[in-house]
Parts: sequence; C-alpha cells; structure tokens
Amino acid sequence: MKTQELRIEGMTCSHCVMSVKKELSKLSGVIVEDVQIGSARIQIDEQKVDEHTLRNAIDEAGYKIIAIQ
Ligand code: 9UX
Repeated sequence: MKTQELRIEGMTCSHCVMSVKKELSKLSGVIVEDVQIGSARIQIDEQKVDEHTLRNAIDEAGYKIIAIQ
C-alpha cells in the first residue's frame, strides 16, 4: 500500500466531501484516510489501482484531480 495525496478541483462544500469519499470508497484497492475540501488522502494498492482509475472516479463524482502527490 502506498499513501497518495490528491488535489481536487471543484469541491466547495461538505457535500462535495461526502461525494468524493463515497466514490473513492467504491474502489477496490483504495482505503480512504481523509477527505477535505480540495483534497483527499488515500492509501492505494498499486496492483489494483492506477492514476487512471483515480481520475475516472473523481470525474464520476463531478470533480477533477489537478495533482497527485
Ligand atoms: Mo455543495 Mo459540492 O452544495 O459540488 S455539493 S458545492
């Protein structure tokens, strides 16, 4: 497992936080550690999850990843 920090554009309220949490939680191989307005800290299983998967999930929630660290 590897910790990743996502910078997310378009989140402005606590409901956005809930949506992002929910979407990331659906992914097999992701443990959501913390989500705040504009960012998410997760742990990923690199065998199961890549950058593309994360970007798709956040798109699905209606937001956009602007950086992955
Ligand atoms: Mo809050 Mo977020 O009303 O897209 S859900 S701004």
